[in-house]
Amino acid sequence: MSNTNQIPREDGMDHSLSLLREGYMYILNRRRSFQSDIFETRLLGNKVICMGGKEAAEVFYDTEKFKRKNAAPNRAVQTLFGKNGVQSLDDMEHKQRKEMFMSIMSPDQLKKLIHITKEQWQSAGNKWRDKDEVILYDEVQELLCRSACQWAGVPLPEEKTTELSKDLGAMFESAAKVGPSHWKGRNARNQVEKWIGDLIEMVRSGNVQPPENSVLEQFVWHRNSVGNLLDTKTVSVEIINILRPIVAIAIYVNFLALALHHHPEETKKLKTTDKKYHELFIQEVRRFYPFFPFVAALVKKDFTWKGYTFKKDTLTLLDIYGTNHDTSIWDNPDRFNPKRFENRKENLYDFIPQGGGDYFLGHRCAGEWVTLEVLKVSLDFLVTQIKYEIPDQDLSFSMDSMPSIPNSRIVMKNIKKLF
Ligand code: HEM
Ligand code: MYR
Repeated sequence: MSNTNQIPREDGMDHSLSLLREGYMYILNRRRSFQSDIFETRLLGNKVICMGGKEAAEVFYDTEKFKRKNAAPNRAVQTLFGKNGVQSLDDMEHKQRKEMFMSIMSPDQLKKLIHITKEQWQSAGNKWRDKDEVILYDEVQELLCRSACQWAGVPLPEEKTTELSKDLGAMFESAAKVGPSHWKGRNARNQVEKWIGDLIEMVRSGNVQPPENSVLEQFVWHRNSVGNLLDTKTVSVEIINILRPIVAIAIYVNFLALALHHHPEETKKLKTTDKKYHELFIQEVRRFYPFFPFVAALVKKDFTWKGYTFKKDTLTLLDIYGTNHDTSIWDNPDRFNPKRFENRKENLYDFIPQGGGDYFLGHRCAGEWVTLEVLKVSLDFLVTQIKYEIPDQDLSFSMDSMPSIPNSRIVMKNIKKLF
């Protein structure tokens, strides 16, 4: 008996259009129709292996089997990631750079960020009282942009705040777009890289003194494995790798508000229960709503897994959304139910909204703790600090636009502070 299995293959020359059309559901639809957690397809002219589920995540995060250099599509590098950033590194170089990121995720640093973000919510809330209505997405992008810069030690002139939050937003909104919306992201990246680059040079020449222990200070003076400082452009890319995703948390905040609106019984419960239930609610928001669709890697060297042959350099996508909606992991995955996280055993590979595996050794999101803490502050503010109305509007969100954001960006009216 042979030990090799044939990976189910989607027939046809190219399926990039189906990927664009089906978005978050593209991989899951095929995993369901092939009844297989792995299949082969063709995207942008390349053979691609797609896979999802807990076991697929385990093999995908095995750094002996997959590498990241040259894996991400160029359109994502030019907008979302930037060149030579931590996302594209492997082995020692990755481990070293990742340590730089993880060193700023200490409990003390997180406490600082929580404090800053609370203050930013308070001052935004004070301004909202005088307005007829606010668009939550835009407001939160801006308040998180202020928090991110203050936390990172990046001086942000008041008159630049709106522009910078829109530019950082364009970087993650544009990666999977075509035409002008995509080019907006490329231009935004070029401008912000230049602006942060100038700041880095001023720090290096002694003309700007960054706050002690800030991200700016740590990254500017970080030395690589052979003792050299990183070049200005790389430091700029990595500082943006902190600022941009903090602004991207605005998307989760939109989904928090949407979940509160669609589940009034949950809102009631959140007002009266302890903070533990807040955490369950946040985890369910991160599992339930679409955000990061899939991550990409290349096969490092030929290997066999479950009898399937993986050939060196084959592009492989791990289904993030589909793994969080996998019926073999989750009961009724399409039901919003925070209680599913009660007494749930932690596992590094089955709940992967921000990637899986180990933070230090692999590519799991460096900012997952930051995301959780910022979401806790945000949920507490929405539930216990203000009262508001959600007028009629288009709250739907699309499964083919990546990232997906509620269409109306959530308009809130009659905002009153409770304290
Ligand atoms: C990587 C999602 C917020 C910093 C990632 C990955 C995903 C992800 C899916 C890739 C995992 C992989 O390649 O296997 C998200 C989502 C966020 C978020 C949905 C919500 C807004 C953050 C925040 C920060 C951050 C707030 C920093 C403060 C990073 C970095 C990486 C990363 C530096 C690269 C890690 C590496 O390559 O080793 N994130 N993230 N992210 N994220 Fe996040
Ligand atoms: C961040 O800014 O790093 C966090 C949020 C990014 C979300 C972007 C989701 C859509 C991009 C799809 C491209 C995937 C390329 C492998």
